[in-house]
Amino acid sequence: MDLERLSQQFWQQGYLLIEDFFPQQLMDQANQAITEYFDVDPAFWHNDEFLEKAKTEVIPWFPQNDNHQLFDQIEQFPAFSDITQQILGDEWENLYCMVMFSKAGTRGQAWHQDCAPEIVHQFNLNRLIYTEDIKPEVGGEVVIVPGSHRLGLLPAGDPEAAMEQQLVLRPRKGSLILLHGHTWHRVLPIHQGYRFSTNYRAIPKGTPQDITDVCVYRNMRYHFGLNQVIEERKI
Ligand SMILES: O=C(O)CCC(=O)C(=O)O
Ligand SMILES: [Fe+2]
Repeated sequence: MDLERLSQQFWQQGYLLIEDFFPQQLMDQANQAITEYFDVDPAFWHNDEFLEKAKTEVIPWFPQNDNHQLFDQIEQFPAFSDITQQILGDEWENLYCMVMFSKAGTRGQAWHQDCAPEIVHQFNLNRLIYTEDIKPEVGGEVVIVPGSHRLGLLPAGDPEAAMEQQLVLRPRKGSLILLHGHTWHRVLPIHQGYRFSTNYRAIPKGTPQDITDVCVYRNMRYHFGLNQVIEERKI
């Protein structure tokens, strides 16, 4: 892996998709752990106001809070730390690992920035792992606007309408997507079956640990700590 070239690409585009990053066997193990967990507790965690306004229907699980060793093992996978270090530089920190589950018939996620973009050097890095292929018949593709991490605030507007310059990513089992938290992104609806993604969020030195508490959508800013809308955005 040419880490320097990949890091340059990341900083130009606001994202990277690297296929076959993780061994298939490790992905099988993770997929089995995730399937077992969600069979047990499929209840929606977010409140109704959020689900309605954000047009987001995902159920999160934080496996490291359950002392799940396998997810520590993935976090420590050497190439994973190496690429993160190259992009974020010294003294970057792991934030948390969040597995997201979406059922068939749910809408994915509306356009958003994971954190407010006003302070350019403060952001979260999404390190998204896919333990199964994202297939057109299932849906749940990741859509991004390349380079939008440099464009500031996601414009107010229709939360889900297609945007000019958008790019649809269809990661496969073992793929890694690195995504800057200021990059405009969304997840397409899930048509059948279900969808999992696993996000190891990290931050560069100088970014507060609660950076992802406030997420920017095209119609609002939402505070996940308070579970409430803190700003309505008008078109
Ligand atoms: O599930 C995905 O593929 C992306 C989810 C997302 O927007 C995020 O984790 O910030
Ligand atoms: Fe996101």
